[in-house]
Amino acid sequence: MVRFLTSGESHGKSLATIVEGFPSNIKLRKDYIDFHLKRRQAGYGRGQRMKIESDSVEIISGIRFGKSLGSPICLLIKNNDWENWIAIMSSEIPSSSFVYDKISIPRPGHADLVGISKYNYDDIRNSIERSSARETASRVAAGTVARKFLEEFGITIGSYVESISGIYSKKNYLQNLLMNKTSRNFSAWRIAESADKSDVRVLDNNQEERIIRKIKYAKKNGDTLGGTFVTIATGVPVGLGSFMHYDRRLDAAIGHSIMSINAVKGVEIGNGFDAAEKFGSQVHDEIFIKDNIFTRKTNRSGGIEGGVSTGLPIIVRASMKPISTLMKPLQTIDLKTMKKVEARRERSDFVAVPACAVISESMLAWILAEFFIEKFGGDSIEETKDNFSNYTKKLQKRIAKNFSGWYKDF
Ligand code: EPS
Repeated sequence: MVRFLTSGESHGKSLATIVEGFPSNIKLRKDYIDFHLKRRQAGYGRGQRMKIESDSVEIISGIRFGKSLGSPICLLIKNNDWENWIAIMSSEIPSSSFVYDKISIPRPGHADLVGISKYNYDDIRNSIERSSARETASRVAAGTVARKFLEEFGITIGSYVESISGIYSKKNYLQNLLMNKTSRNFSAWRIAESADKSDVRVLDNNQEERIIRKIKYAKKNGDTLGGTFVTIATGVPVGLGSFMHYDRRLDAAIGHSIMSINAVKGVEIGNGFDAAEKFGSQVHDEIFIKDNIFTRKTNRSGGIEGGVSTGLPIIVRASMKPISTLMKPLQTIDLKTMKKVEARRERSDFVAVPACAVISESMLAWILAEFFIEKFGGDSIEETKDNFSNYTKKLQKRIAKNFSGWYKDF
């Protein structure tokens, strides 16, 4: 079973991640994980915390001489900010002289109120700590192990920000992807590299300028912004996922994993919601044969049909709501007085859509690796590779054999 667990509070000592179920002999280096952690920290509109942190992993176990051992991989990410929170976040019972104001004013849209309601906390600080998007650094660490594994099979993952606060590019990149208008050697990682050149991870300079102007405006007004982003995987083989049970559908698992990212409110695969307004003939992808391989003229399905990967790029679009900590706060209730008050102001990001897209790459990598290992198995990467090449080499032949009518011409 492939799984990962994360542990750690936003202002605690560190974040711990345990990744389990990957085969041995995957080449994995600290630098590679740190590179992706750094990508998550970037983006115009982040708050002061990202100036304090410089995320990097300490590999505790599971890797020896640059290769996975097949044992659980434990990765630690230090919170530099912890130095400023040692007393407040202590695991020990505080001394009687310790003075600390518990937080009693919940922010609308945050986990503050549901957290204290559900866990019977007497301090909103307890809700804030674990619900914070700080935990997503751990997800990127785990997702990067998955990404490295997938790269051994030519699968790459990338993302770009499609819009922030409704500001889109005039060029419709998503449409190009859905119409399968990409070059033959198109790789999702190349898209990520282009996006990483932009401060807001968009693919269009003009759009970037307009977005930065809007972020400055929001900042000045004590407000926050959300946006949409597209995550892509290329090189995915036919046959990941299944229609045999609801929880084995690849699209369902992707939906779940992307939706689990803090502040994500909507996920689409392929042409998603847009398909509901079209004729069937405008939605489905015609099948044809190219270089002796089945493919589709378009990729409006986003690379998944019947819960199973088609071999075309996986295309996921998602929306992130604006961050709920506002410097111009909304109205709420102070739980101490039960009176109307303004919500608490606290350090936060103004925009985190670029980071969210990077996290989404990790979540997509994770799900694909999970389904890949489920299908191809293997205790070592060499064994997984043998199983994979046996399947892919014989796939087309098996189809031909089963449908003898056109077998000879094929
Ligand atoms: C984050 C760390 C947090 C926030 C942000 C993401 O740091 P702090 O709360 O100390 O400022 O910058 O989290 C949120 C916006 C949130 O609502 O939880 C990070 O490492 O990405």
